[in-house]
Amino acid sequence: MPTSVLPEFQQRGLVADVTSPDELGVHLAQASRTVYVGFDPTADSLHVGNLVPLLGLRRFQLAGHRPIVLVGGGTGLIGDPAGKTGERALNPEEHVAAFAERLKAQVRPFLDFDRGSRAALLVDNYEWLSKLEVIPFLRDVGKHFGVGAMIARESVRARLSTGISFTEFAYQVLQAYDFLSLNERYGCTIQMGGSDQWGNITAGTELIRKTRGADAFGLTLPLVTKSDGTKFGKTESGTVWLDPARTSAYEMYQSWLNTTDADVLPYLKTFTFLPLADIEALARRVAEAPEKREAQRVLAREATQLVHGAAAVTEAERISQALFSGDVASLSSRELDAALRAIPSTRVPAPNGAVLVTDALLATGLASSKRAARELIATGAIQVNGERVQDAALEITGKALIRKGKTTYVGVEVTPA
Ligand code: 545
Repeated sequence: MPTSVLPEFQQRGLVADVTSPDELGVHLAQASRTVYVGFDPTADSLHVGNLVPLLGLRRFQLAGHRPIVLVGGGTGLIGDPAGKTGERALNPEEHVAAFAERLKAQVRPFLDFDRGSRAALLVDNYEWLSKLEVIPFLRDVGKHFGVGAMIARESVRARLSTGISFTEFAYQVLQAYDFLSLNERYGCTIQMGGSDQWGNITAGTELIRKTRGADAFGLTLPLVTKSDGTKFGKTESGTVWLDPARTSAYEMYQSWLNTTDADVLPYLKTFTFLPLADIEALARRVAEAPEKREAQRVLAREATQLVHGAAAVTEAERISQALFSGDVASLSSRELDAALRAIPSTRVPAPNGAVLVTDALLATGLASSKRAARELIATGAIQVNGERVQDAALEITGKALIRKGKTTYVGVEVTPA
């Protein structure tokens, strides 16, 4: 028996806006429903911010409903003005098509595609949008859109003074037409998205009501913020991507681990499937013993596991532990590699492929002079790949992890000059 997921969404703080909350609650409690989220192929990978609606779809599926992931192979050729301060450059068609294929592969593991009537679906709007013809489209679809309402939508309104092309202005009609198409094809009655998608989503519910006289619902999720005002989903080294080739499991693990006490509870509610009772127990642990960072560790483990799997989490925990204790000698060469990728690293060119450790300390900025470098070594403050350096004449080849004192790590990569 399907259940209304709405109370759960509300308790987890996952509701920004709903078209008609009471009716949607009833709709979801009555039968198994079909719900969709769209992702435009503007890059070859999703990032942690995109996890929110993706995990939202999984919450719906776990509650007995059918999720649809729509990859915008068509809309990606146009460009959503929502949240953008200026006109986008059109991406080449072959990039959009390649990005779309990457996203399809990336979302698959998050949903169950083998569950009978609740099996998830993966669709690409290029399939129907690329077949539209301009005269029938303007006659049959365009007639339902008043320009006044289109201009009033935040995504357009915000751009009226700075400029918006007809191309981007028309975007909302395409997204509305998608919702109508999924409603006709699969009986999809709910569209979910971040709060920036409200205008595009309501354009769809209105189109369905006008053309089919049927009810359809929109549900937006709050965009994740950080209490210190900096942007969520970014670290010093940039965006936290879901693609392991762009962001390693260890880097993602660290980024979750660095969550502040003020943010960790909302993030546990948003990015994990832990029951609320468990999260509340963790909240008490944060209040009693914040220095233990138990909630952060649970968040890092759970959220990283959803994206990278259990084995990658074990590895990330081992790296984390090794860097903390200084015992990097216990890491496998694979783990050492992952650690090196995640910390600041300097390339040192050397004609014979080897540099003196003193030169490496200078090149990485760990020592300000050769003399200072020798002193650091003499006092036992320097380790290379977990081994204390005894001899200032030691040579480093390939990649190495240098540690100064207890907590400073840098990577060096010796490259043939
Ligand atoms: C297209 C056609 C539809 C329905 C939806 C769309 C996409 C939508 C949009 N969404 C955003 C997006 O970002 C790029 C992700 C891939 C690199 O632009 N018009 O595609 C984001 N979305 C997830 C959330 C969002 C939104 O994918 O909704 O709010 C960010 O969290 O910005 O028929």
